[in-house]
Amino acid sequence: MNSFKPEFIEKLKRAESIVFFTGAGVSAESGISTFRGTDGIWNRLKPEELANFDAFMRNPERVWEWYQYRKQIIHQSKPNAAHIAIAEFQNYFNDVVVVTQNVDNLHRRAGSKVIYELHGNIERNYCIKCKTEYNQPDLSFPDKKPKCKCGGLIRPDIVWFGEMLPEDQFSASEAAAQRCDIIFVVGTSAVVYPAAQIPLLAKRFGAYLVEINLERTEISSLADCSLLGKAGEIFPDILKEVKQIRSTEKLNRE
Ligand code: BV8
Ligand code: ZN
Repeated sequence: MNSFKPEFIEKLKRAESIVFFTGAGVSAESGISTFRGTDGIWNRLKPEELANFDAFMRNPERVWEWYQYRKQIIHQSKPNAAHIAIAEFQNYFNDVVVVTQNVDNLHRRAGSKVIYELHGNIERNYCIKCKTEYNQPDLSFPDKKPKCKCGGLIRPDIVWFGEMLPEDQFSASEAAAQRCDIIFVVGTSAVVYPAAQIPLLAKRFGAYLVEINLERTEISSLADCSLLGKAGEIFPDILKEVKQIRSTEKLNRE
């Protein structure tokens, strides 16, 4: 059982608005590789080879196959204790927002309701030419080329390097960051921009920044509270503290 410093417990007592800013590390205990850790995807593949538009136009079959392979892994995995505890926060606070860089849909599957996806979602695809959506799970193409009926290429609805983030998701995330009392920065190396601006914005607007990671990161120097360890082990303990606070409040009211 993790113990937390009194200042953090005090913040939990007073907080109304919570943001969870998550990266690949929150899904690691679901068996999904991170990008830059020891088993990181980018150690084996270079992002420029696969996660960008030119790479896709050069070899759509290869990039498409890579995403179908990752989607298969995601379908075989399930939300872990961190996703589930994060979703449960909704029962104890009125304003809970998940801002995720992940494309794996696990926060939604865990029951989180307000989720902003800064880098898209692997379950969604669309035609580059006519924008028709192709979100059915088992898409297959005879010659492996992801082709729309209009002849255009179908691509994953994922933000690649060099591409803009979805404006509506990003501005809603900025608004949540500006109003939150606590921002949990979970399982992210915080090196990818502009997503990594969100925790900085929250901090600038007075939020208490709690970092949960296996190691120190680019954002650790800004953290008010750094919890080193696995998100799937730390979050259930934070949730226990929240439940304790709420039951004491209830007793005091009676
Ligand atoms: C844009 C989709 C311009 C693909 C992704 C130089 C300086 C600054 C910026 C740049 C630069 N050169 C280029 C840029 C811009 C670039 C960028 O930021 N590059 C970085 C790498 C330097 N950004 C972009 O290109 C963005 N677009 O800038 O457009 C523009 C502007 C205007 C108009 C037109 C264009 C687009 C960025 C989005 C790229 N897409 N993914 C795919 O998924 O296939 S990025 C990729 O990184 C993923 O989305 C991922 O979510 C994201 C961040 O990675 P993390 O989630 O943090 O994962 P990582 O593995 O790094 O870290 C995991 C952490 O978890 C570790 O710290 C580990 O310790 C921890 N952990 C592990 N296990 C656990 C754990 N923690 C807790 N518990 C555990 N169990
Ligand atoms: Zn089309």
